[in-house]
Amino acid sequence: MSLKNNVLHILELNKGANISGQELADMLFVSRTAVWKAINSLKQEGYIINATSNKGYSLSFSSDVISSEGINLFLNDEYKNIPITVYKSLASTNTEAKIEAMNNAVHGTVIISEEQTKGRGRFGREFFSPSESGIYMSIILKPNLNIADSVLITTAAAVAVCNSIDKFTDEKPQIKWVNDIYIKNKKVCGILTEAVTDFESGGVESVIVGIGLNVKTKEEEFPTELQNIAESIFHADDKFCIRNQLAAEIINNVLSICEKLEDKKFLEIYKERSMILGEYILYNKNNEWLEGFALDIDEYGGLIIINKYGQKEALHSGEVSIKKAK
Ligand code: BT5
Repeated sequence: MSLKNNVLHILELNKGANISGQELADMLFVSRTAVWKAINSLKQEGYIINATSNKGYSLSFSSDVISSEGINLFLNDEYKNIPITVYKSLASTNTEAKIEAMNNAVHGTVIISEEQTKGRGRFGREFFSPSESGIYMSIILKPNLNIADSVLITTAAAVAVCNSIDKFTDEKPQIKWVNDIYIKNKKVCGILTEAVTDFESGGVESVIVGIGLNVKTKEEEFPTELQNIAESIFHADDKFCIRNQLAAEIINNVLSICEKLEDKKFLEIYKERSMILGEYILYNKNNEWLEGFALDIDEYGGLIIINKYGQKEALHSGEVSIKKAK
């Protein structure tokens, strides 16, 4: 770790408290000038560090720069060693994660960016990912899986993200099958799960779970077409300087839920949080919008519907929306 990262680690650990330049220098066995240089370069990167001549340095509570040191502080002990790479800007964390996965990235590797210039949704759609206002991250999972488990992983990840949001707000996030998280009928998060298959065996080598969460994007910052359908979990008057903590909570929850994928207990929570079960819905099948009734979620995370002929069928991918009352 570089000196700058070590200084940041100590400041994150003591967020809001003052530490003198001499104390930092002693802890890290370097000169006060070296500490001062490290502090200046952190400030240039956007960290809000207050410096008072007789008290020293303190990382402001309002500093909300995503960093691997900041995330690491809040990871469960068993995940402290996972590699986390933070970018200022990337086209797409999922695209980068795919490259890393093919280059033998270990289970749990996280790619996270302050901004995405080509954030991807499903079916070639875009995910709006403006700078410094959300969490855009991909987690590489390398469990023993078959392809059918990919839907189940999206399902599990949706539950993990909802449980994480619960820790920070009183809003009860709901899930719209299969991959969207809503608060007050507006989308706050989308999940894109992609499998990297082994060329020779044809089996799933890794699964990339891409999570895009609007943390503090303001309504007017969303493009016009999203303003009525997208929402952030925090607003201007909320205390929201906690993206590192929130990201860590999501990583903890995704990794631990995916370790117990087989017991499928999260499916019960998924059902409780579902905003479509028990509703008449429109679903897309073979490019046609059809009407049905959302009955249940099956053991693979599929949606069981009753179609217009009164027959049950299971959907394992696709698009649904709640049918508006006429
Ligand atoms: C998704 O697709 O919602 C999955 C989004 C996954 C994004 C993450 S960010 C990290 C990782 N890297 C990536 O490149 N992607 C993943 P889908 O269900 O297809 O929804 C896309 C639709 O959501 C768009 O067509 C818009 O209508 C809407 N949308 C786009 N940006 C949004 C935003 N920031 N908040 C809410 N809704 C949005």
